[in-house]
Amino acid sequence: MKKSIAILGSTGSIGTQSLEVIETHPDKFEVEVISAFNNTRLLIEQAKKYHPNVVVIANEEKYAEVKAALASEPVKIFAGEEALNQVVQMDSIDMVLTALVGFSGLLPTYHAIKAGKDIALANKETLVVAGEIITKLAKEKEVNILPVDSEHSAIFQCMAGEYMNQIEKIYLTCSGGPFRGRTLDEMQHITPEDALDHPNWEMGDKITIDSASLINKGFEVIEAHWLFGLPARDIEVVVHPQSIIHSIVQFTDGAMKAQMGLPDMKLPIQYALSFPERFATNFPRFNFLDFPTLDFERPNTKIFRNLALSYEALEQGGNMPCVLNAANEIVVSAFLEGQVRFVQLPEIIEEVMQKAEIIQHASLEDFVLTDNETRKITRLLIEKRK
Ligand code: MN3
Repeated sequence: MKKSIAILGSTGSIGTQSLEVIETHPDKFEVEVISAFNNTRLLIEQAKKYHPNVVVIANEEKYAEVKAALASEPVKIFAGEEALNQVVQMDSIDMVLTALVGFSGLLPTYHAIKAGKDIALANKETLVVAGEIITKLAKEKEVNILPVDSEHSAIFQCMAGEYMNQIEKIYLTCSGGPFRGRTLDEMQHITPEDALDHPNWEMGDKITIDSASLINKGFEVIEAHWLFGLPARDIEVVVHPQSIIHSIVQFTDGAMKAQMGLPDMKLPIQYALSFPERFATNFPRFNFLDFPTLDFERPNTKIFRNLALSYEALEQGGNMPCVLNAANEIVVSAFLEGQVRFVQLPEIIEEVMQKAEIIQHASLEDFVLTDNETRKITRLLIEKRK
């Protein structure tokens, strides 16, 4: 029996690597659905190569182009973001891999869980925004949420066989990004090009900026909170510039388990797809002699304020992490367009959080409204600063 996979966001960094993983195990997996927002060129190429039964182009204006290019292929083509919410429910899908960017991942993931599909979660924003609703629904539907994020995959791997044992603490490792060790003065003139140059990981633009500003790590704290049920105080971030230890679990007897390896997203992607099995790979292996020292330091939350703001949002709860996420999505694109400076990212996010109306026990509709409203407020604040 092959596992039939829907890949949402198949043209992004995680999406393309997932297809490569699937391609190396044709006896184990098949691609049922692929989707992209805008990248029609690659989506069409993938459709011809991997022969999914369904292709979704989220940007409706590009439907005709995709339809024409795939006219001779036996494939169904749908357009629009709403189509994703429908397609994920198809009987022929066993697992949905969510590699969409940002808030857009929430509703398709929700609908997939509701339809009883296991989730390989690469869209951490889904749990940042609506962790409580999503994890509750997954429990109710007996759906597994398998983390693709390398740190959470590491924790998940460390927990195998430990389900009865209590975790005392989680250490989320963090490379520190390209600006580790800089002073605020030295960060004044960072360009998008500087920030897009991550030392260890090849990723999409949005997550690369998120990693440089450390909000990505803040999101991962929130993600870990929901995935593993630990309070924020028991989730500690430790900077580890080599990115060899992908995270650490500490149990109540003081024992620590770490998952290690060269930084390569294909491993956590494959583990999410193959769990509970491990499939053989030819990925490059770690060599101790190449890394005679592994370093660790405390993150500087005075300079990388976004990490502190993330803990604060988690502490406040309700729709506050949703506010944090929406404000971040807007400031990141404004930064990439040269409208705000790198050091202003946390300033603006913090101002938006202070202005936000907090809703405890927010519903899915509340999150959609909060997301919309926050985007507007953030854009206004950016305009005012010009
Ligand atoms: Mn990560």
